[in-house]
Amino acid sequence: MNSQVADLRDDDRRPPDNLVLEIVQRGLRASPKRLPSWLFYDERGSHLFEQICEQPEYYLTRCEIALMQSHGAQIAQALGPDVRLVEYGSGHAIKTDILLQHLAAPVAYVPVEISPEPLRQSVQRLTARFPQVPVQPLCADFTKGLRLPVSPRGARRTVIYFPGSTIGNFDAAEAATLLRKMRGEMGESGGILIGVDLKKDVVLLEAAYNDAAGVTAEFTLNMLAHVNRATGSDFNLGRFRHRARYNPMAGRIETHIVSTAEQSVSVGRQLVRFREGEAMQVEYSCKYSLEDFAALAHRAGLEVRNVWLDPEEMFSVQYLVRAGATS
Ligand code: AVJ
Repeated sequence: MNSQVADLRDDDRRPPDNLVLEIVQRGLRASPKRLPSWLFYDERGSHLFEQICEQPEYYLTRCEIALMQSHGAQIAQALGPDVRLVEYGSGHAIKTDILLQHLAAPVAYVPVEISPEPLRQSVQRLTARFPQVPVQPLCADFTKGLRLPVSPRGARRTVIYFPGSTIGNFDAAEAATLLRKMRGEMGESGGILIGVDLKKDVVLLEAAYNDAAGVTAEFTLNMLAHVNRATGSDFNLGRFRHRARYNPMAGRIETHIVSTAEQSVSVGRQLVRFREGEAMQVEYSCKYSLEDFAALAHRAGLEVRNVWLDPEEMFSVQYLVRAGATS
């Protein structure tokens, strides 16, 4: 499945439409009903997500960029020279520029991204901006096993970069599994540079997922438009609404699509009934304290070597190495 950018194929984390239908039907037979969050990201969904990142309430992107700008030199120093930088889910790779500006003699940059178009664009942009850094794109799903390309020269270490608090989309068990997979891919002397959103005032957390302009609500409901198109279903978007609430016990924002009426929806040959007020679970965004995240890292055989915070301590960028590593 891994391929060079020259022969990119269609996005294939998105399974073929007949499989999407099966996945959607299975999720809607479950109790409570649920749909996987990758269904957010059709073309319109990806565009809406970029708009979310610009909303005043969505502090995550702003804080992480500010943090990378103010601590970039220190972060690069912690990683050391001759690093091979592998970015998981690189998208448009906006934060990568800051890192590449500061890294000493990086051996290569390997963006791993499932969507071919953003991958192609970021390769073009970064090659022009950093002509001395070889870019070796990989069009693949980072949750699956990766075959990393051979480096143009030996690297001192491989660092996996995973910004954006994307780790928050995975529940505790899945997150530990993903970190353990990264630990294998980075090797003995490797590291993980990861963006982790922090626990904070519930009002701020809930506002970030309920922006006043309604972009997040549009993003959430767009999932139903995507499902309609991919599976020939007939969800009426006017009869559902977005809901995002913080669950303090679980430490996460839970996003649901709520039926505002009693109704039936055709999903392929399956007729799915909704009660008024019935909620489908579509996304988790887990929030961590520094202690929580250190415990998660530990479960994956890793330890936290450095933590960088923005001035308001809203967001963290953390550098993880193998537990007991000395170099
Ligand atoms: C891209 C997964 C980090 O959970 O904050 C933003 C996605 N969903 N607003 C997040 C998202 C609603 C975002 N991540």
